[in-house]
Amino acid sequence: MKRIDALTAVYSRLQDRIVVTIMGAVAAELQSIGHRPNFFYLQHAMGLASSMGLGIALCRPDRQVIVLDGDGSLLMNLGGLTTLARYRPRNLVHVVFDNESLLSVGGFPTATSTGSDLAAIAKAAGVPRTATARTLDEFTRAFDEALAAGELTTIVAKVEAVGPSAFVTDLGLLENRFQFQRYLAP
Ligand SMILES: Cc1ncc(C[n+]2csc(CCOP(=O)(O)OP(=O)(O)O)c2C)c(N)n1
Repeated sequence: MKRIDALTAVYSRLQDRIVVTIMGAVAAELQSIGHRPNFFYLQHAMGLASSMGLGIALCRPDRQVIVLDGDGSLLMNLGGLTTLARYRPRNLVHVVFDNESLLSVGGFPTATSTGSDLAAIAKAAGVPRTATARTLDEFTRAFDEALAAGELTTIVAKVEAVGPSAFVTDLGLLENRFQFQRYLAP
């Protein structure tokens, strides 16, 4: 499965939900499908997308929050899973695109390439719903089930280590920040 295909498959479900992504390839891929004011691309703060998503989910229990994470980023901050599990927001779906590499900085292999299982780690941390998806069908089904479940869910989507040819987009960091802040303001 390619991440861009997975994003395209669920894009319609992202349109009216709050979306926080990590930096790099996934941010550029989502923007290539279509940027929206409810999408925030967390630059630089590697590993903290789920923590930012948690904060938003707790502040806005009336909205569903989708976090689009990466294996390398999650591995930088495994404690984020225990904090997610501790607060257990019912309105957060945590997707980890696991390409077994740090694709955005050259493709160095991560620990998932040698067998570390992020869904099992999330489950052991106390995340109530976890799933691993290896095909587009499995991913879309797991994603829709997570949205319908209304329970904190981590979905590990095993994807190929391929991404866009360039990661720089015409959306500035500050522009994204202010636009997103205005979107979130009551
Ligand atoms: C603290 C920190 N260390 C390193 C980086 C550089 N960096 C940016 S993206 C990235 C790789 C992210 O890997 P992953 O989450 O697996 O996503 P992928 O690029 O594979 O889509 C790295 C190491 C950073 N931004 N911040």
